Amino acid sequence: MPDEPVSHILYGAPHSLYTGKARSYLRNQRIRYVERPTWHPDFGARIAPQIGRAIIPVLETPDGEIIQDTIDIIDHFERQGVDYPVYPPTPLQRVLAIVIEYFGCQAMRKHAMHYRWSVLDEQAHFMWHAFSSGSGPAIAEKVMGRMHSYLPMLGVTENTAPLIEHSFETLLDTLDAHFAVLPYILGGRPSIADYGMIAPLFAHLGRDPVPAEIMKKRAPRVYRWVERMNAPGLDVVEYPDTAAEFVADDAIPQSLEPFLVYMAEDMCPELPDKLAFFDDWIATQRPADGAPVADKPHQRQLGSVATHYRGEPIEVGAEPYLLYVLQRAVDTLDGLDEAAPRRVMETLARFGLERALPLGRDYRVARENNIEVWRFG
Ligand SMILES: N[C@@H](CCC(=O)N[C@@H](CS)C(=O)NCC(=O)O)C(=O)O
Repeated sequence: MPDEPVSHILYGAPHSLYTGKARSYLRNQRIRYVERPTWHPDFGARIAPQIGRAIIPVLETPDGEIIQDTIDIIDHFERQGVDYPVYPPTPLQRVLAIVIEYFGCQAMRKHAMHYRWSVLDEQAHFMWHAFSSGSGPAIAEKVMGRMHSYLPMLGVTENTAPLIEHSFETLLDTLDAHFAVLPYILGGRPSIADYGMIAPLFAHLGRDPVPAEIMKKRAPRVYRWVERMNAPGLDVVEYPDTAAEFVADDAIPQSLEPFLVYMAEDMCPELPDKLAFFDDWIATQRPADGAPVADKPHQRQLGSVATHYRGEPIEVGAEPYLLYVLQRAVDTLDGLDEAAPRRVMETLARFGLERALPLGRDYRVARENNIEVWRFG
């Protein structure tokens, strides 16, 4: 079918974690788009040279703007106005939504990548189909090898595998109980939290044969949420009485609380240890304002951090991109008056989440020309 000229174009792949985040947003907001694979000639000829690295998803707007990064893609549409704005207007929900987004699209790569690559013998046929049709058969094996090689620096090892599997089951149980009450994480419409979580829960955990079967059998409501997040508009047939709003009065749904406690346990101390790593790195390396965060555009990590995952020692890569995700929560707090930030932090502390925010730093990560750069002051 020929592409319609007025559509946005999303360069991505069905099995890509971050493409799933952007695609779900485009569908829920009913934004017209077509999806193209990276082997489309335009990607190599026009898109990749402008982005400067092989990375997806990339959005091309009808007027020719090219945007990499799921946050920048979503924010591009939020600025224009959409059916269901995804940043809660109230501070606690907004900060929490960003922390949950981080958990989904960054911390949960452990679960996503473990189930994709550690059980490869059980789903090899499916993975080969995904990568050969997504990247083209000529380079599929190379791309698969590269993805597989990411496991250790995400903290996926022989020793952590059983912990990750138990963690996935707890996630399914806590979210399944929540979706018995509400269709989305913070109420009757999706927030940025849902888009962070759909990243691993669609492409890998909701689709690859082994974890998808666990999800369907153990947590049917989570599986339905995965479908819902890929539907046009709001697919809330089971919740006829729920308004398309976030829960009232900046409250946290009670049904979400066990998930929040679980989430804090799963990402601490790793996240605070990574934040401390960046403090040291900045103090010793003293990069210039505006300098790219890494020597090469495709380099994601600045070094490795010795930390723990559920009591097990791990060495993980420190990716400055995480600051780009989480500093939006800090910006939310910085924009508040008087007692409001304290109220938010006290509520986060009830769940053990107060250590998730990079507060009080004089450096940040910005994006310029689709590359992350340091900013000071
Ligand atoms: N910051 C990016 C992350 C994008 C990303 O890591 N995409 C993956 C695919 S899901 C990728 O292109 N990986 C290529 C590689 O690591 O070689 C976003 O949110 O868009």
